[in-house]
Amino acid sequence: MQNLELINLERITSFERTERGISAQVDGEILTLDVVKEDLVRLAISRGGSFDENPTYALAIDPLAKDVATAEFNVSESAGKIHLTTSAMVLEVVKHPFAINAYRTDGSTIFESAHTETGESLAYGYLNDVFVVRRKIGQLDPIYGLGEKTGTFNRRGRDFTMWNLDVLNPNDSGEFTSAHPDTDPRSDITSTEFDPYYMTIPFFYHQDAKTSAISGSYVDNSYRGYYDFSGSDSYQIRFDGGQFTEFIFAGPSMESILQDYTWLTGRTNLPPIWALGFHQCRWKDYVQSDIEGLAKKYRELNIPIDTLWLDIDYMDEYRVFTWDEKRYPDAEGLLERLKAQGIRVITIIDPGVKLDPGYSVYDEGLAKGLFATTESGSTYIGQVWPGKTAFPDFVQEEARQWWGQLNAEHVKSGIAGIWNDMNEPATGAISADSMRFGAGKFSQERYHNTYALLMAMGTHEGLLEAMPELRTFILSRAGSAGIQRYAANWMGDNVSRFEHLWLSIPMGAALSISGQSFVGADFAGFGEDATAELMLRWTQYGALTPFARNHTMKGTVDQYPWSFGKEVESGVRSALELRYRLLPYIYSAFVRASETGAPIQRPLIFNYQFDENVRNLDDQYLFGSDLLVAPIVEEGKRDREVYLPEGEWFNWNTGEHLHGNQTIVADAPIEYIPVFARGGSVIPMLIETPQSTDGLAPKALELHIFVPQADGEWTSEIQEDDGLTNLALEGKRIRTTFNVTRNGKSVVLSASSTGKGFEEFVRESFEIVWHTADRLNGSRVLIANSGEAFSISLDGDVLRIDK
Ligand code: MIG
Repeated sequence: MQNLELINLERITSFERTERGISAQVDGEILTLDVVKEDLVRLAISRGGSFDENPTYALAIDPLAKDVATAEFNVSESAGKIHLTTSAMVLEVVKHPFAINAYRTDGSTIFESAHTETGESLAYGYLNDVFVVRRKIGQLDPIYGLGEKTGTFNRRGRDFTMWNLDVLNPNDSGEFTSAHPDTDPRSDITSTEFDPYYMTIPFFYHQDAKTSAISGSYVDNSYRGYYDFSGSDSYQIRFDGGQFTEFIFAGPSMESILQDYTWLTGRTNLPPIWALGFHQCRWKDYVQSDIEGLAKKYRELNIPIDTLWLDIDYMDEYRVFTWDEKRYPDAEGLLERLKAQGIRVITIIDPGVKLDPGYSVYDEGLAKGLFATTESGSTYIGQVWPGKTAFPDFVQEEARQWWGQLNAEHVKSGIAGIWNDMNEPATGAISADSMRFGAGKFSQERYHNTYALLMAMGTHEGLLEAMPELRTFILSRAGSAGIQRYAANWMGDNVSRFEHLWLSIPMGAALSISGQSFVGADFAGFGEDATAELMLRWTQYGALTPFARNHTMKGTVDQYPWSFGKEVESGVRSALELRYRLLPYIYSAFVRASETGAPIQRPLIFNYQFDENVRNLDDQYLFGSDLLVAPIVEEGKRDREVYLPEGEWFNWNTGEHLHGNQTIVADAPIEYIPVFARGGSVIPMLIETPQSTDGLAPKALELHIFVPQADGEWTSEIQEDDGLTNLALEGKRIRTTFNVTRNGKSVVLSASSTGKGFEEFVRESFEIVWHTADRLNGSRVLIANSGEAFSISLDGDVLRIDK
C-alpha cells in the first residue's frame, strides 16, 4: 500500500451532546459518536463539513432510527478529554492531539488511536478522497474476518485490498499481480494468497492476545479500501472515497459481536431445504438429453442429489433469460420430468445483456434508461460471454424491479433458483472504470463493490413475485456486507489442487463469521483436472460444508461421482449419504444462523475463544455447533493431527471416546475423513438416506446422544418444518430443545417442544442411539413421539422413559 502525505485531524474545538451521543467540531469537519446499543456505537466524520446522507445498501435496518431503542449514556469532560459512557463501554475523545479510544467498563481496551513517537495524531488522516484510520495493536494480537480473503484465518501480518474482482480475468487481476515481484505468491492468481477476491466485507475482529477479549469493527463504506495488519504495533484502515462511518463492537465475545453485526446487516433467510442437498453443476455444452441422462445416472447409482445446474450454454447465444431451443427443445418438459424424480434445476444469469437491437431485454433496458451509462450519458458497454454487453444500473430501484420481473418470468418454466455470476461486475477486456450508476450520477468506485448485492436484491424480489409462498434460493459469486440477506456465495474459480481444498477451510470460516454463513467451494475444484483422490477427499469434506456443490470448468476432466471408477464412486456415495442423513442437524444449524447469525462452518475460535491453541488453526472447523471436521488436505495422507478443544469428543467413524485439550492423530483411511461429535450433544439424523429432499417427511428420526463422563448439562435443538415456505416463521414448525444432564451414574435426556406443527408433519417416533465411553455404545431405544416433551433416564444399567 503506497504511503500518502496525509493531512491529520488534530484538534477538537467544540462539542455538544446530541440525542444519541456527541457531535464535535474537528478542524472544520464534524465528528459524531452515536450510541446504538450499550456495546455498539457508530463513529462518523464528515467530508468537507457535511455527511453523505444516502443510506448504504449494506444495512438491514437504520440503527439510528427513532423507533430503534437506544441505550442510556452519559457525556462528561475532564482533562482535555470528552467521555461518552454507556453501561458497557466508554468512548474517550482526546481533544488535542485528536484521538479516539474506547474501553470496556472493566478497563480493557476496545481500540486506541495510534500516534507517532513525537505524539502526532494518527487517529484520522485524509488526502483528497482518501481517508486513513490508524490504531494500536499488540504485537501478538490476532485479526479475524474480512470475509472472503485468501491465506490463513488469522489475518495478522498481511495487508488486503477491498475490491470485488473477477480473479481469473487478467485484465482485472493484472493490476494486483503486477504489484508484487514474481517471488511473491500474490503475483499468481491461482495462489492461495492472491488478493483481492470476489467479495468485500470490511468487518474484522481484533483479539487481545493476552486476555482473549475480542472487539469488532465494521466500516460501512463500499469504495475501494485497504486493510493493513502487517505492522507490529499499529494497523491501518484506508478507503479511497466516501465517508468514514464505522460501527464499533465492544465484545468481548465473538458470538455477541457477530449477533450484533448480523442484526445490522441482516441474516441468512431460511433456505429451502433442497438447497441444503447436493448440487451437481458443470460448465459444458450440454443438450437436454445429457441433463436427463445425468438425472438417470444419479438415480441408477443411488447417489443422492437435489439439483442439476445449467451453466451459460443453455442460453440462446448467451442472451440472458432465453433458452437455446435447439439444445433444449422442451425445457418445460425437462424441468417437469426432473421434478418428478425429485430433482430441481438452477440456471445461471449474468448481468451482461447482449448488445443486440431486436433482443427484447436489451431493447427494454435501453428504452427505459435502466442500463449503466458513461459520463457522457451513453450506455456503458463491456464484454461478457455474448460479446459486447450492457449492464443493468442496479443502483436505480426501477432497474432492480425490472431485473426482478425478468427473473420472475424466467423461472415460471419451473426453474427453482438462480445463479448470479460475473457480478463483480466482470467486464472482460473492457475496463469497468467508466461504468456509472444512478443514471450517471455515481462513479464505478462508489458502487462497484455493491453491484452484486443490488443484483441479488432485485433477483430475490423477482423470485418472490413468481413464487410468493416459497423461500428463495440465489447463489452469488461477488458480494458485500449484507449479501447474506439475499444469496448464498460460492468461493469462485478455485483450482483442483489440495492446497485449494485447504484454502476453502479458513475462507469458509471467515465468511461465516463475516455474516455470510451459506458458503461453499466448488468441489473438487473448478480449474484444472481433479485426480481420483482429490475428488474423494474434497467430496468427503464438501459434503460437510453449508453449500455442497460439485462444479468444474469447461475442458477439464469430468468429475461426476462415477468418473473415477468404483472406489471413488462408492466413497462419494457414502460422503453424500452422510450429508443427507445429517440433514435434520444441518437444517437446524441454518435455522439458528437465520436467527442469531451463528455460523454453520465455524472456526473453533467462535466456540473456544479463550483457547490460544485455536487462534491459528485453519485446517479444521466445526460444522454447526457439535461436529468437528478435520479434512484431509494433502495427497496420500491416511491420518492426520486433530486438535480437540476442551470437553469430551467422540470419534464419529470409530466411536472412540476422547478427552479434549489435546492433539491426537486420527485415522483417515480413504473411506472417510476425521469427524468428531461433541460430548453432551444430541445429533438428529434421518434413519434412511433419501435420494433427494423432495417430499421428505420421515416417520422417525434418529437422535444420537453423546454422553460425557463428566457431570454437566448440555442443550441442543432441532427444528422441523415444511422446509419450503415461510409458514415456519409464523410458528408452523416443531422446535425441540434437548437437555442432556449427567450427574454421577445418572444420565437424563429430556426434551421440550414448541410450535404449532405443520401439515406435512408425520413423525411418530424418535430412535435414540446412546454413545457412551463404555458398554452402552450404540444401544438403541425407540420412543413414540410426535412433537411432545419427554424424558429418558439412564441410571447405571436401568433405562426409564417418562412421558
Ligand atoms: O468466465 O459461466 O465462476 O462457475 O462456470 C467464466 C461459466 C464464467 C465463471 C464462474 C464459473 C462458471 C463460468 N463463469
